[in-house]
Amino acid sequence: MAKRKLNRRQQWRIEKIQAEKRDRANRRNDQQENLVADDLGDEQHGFITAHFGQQVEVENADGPNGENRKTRRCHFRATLEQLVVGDKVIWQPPKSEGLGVVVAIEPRDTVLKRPDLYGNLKPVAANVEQMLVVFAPLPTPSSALLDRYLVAAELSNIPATLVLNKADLIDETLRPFVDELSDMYRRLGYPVLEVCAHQSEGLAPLHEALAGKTSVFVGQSGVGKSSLVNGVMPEADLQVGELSSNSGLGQHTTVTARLVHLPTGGQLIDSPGIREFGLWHIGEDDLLHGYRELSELAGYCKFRNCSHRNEPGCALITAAENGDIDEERLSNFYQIADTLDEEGRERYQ
Ligand SMILES: Nc1nc2c(ncn2[C@@H]2O[C@H](COP(=O)(O)OP(=O)(O)OP(=O)(O)O)[C@@H](O)[C@H]2O)c(=O)[nH]1
Ligand SMILES: [Mg+2]
Ligand SMILES: [Zn+2]
Repeated sequence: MAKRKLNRRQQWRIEKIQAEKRDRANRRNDQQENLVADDLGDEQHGFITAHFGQQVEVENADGPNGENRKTRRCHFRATLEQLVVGDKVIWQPPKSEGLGVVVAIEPRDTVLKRPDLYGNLKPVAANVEQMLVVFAPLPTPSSALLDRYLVAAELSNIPATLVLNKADLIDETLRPFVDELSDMYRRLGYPVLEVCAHQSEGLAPLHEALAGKTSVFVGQSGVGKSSLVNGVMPEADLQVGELSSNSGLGQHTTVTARLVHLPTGGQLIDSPGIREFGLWHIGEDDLLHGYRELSELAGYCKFRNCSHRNEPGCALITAAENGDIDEERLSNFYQIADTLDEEGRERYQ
């Protein structure tokens, strides 16, 4: 009895302390907002070029040639949904030194999202018109990893192009393997560009693909996304990192997405490499839609509720057996489908 009383009293004290803390924080916020309001200029259009925890970098909307382009670090109103690189916003610049404030987000045309390690869906980039999925002979590419990005692109309605970087490393031994991989995606209608970030002469197809559009580079750590940004735009001067000598994998050099303007009129977003683009948040039907050739066939299965695993008359299995589609893609589909549940998430972590 005595023990419970004590607990209640403790509980009450804890709640009281927490309420006091909340009050103090609210008062501080009010003070800050009042202080900030006097120091801020008029509301104007801008867009997010980088995100750093509690602050973002905002660039003013500028004239046609970008001559008045300036960026400012800003706070953002706590009520806003999560801001992301590429977001168009309304913001107030500071009148003198200091931080501005983002006060509103404009509706997004597209948003690329992926779940974080805790399964929460997080935006990666907004208003992107094109996804460039970068891969390289090193770290060793896998179609299962590439497929994940392509599925995300299909489901977000963002056209995807594959970029095979580090062409200088493709020797006679590697050539058949990378050609086979590239051809598989070309057959599906995805353009595949072969480039070398360190050889500016060979970058013309990439310049062409990027011109006048907002694009995002995605792909495994170490494939050379930041190197490619530097290749097409040396002024960007982004940090690049060696592959680990132990694992041969990238070392997650880029930690935050960043947008740069291209001389050809487009915008390019570099994003941090990830081990694997998680897709646990989607259902198997969505996954199927992310596989363009499988999705086209699914209506022709004998049974309407075909699971495409072992039913007779499954159009997907038949097509794979006849060589009309790549078996590798179908087996990747099964493999990813197995990770779409809670269990998959646990295995991933
Ligand atoms: N040989 C060769 N090496 C390259 C090429 N492009 C990039 N690299 C090297 O690959 C390594 C990784 O390059 P990054 O540009 O940091 O790779 P990233 O994809 O941005 O990696 P994260 O930021 O970790 O996601 C660096 O050592 C680069 O010098 C290329 O075309 N050829
Ligand atoms: Mg990088
Ligand atoms: Zn089927």
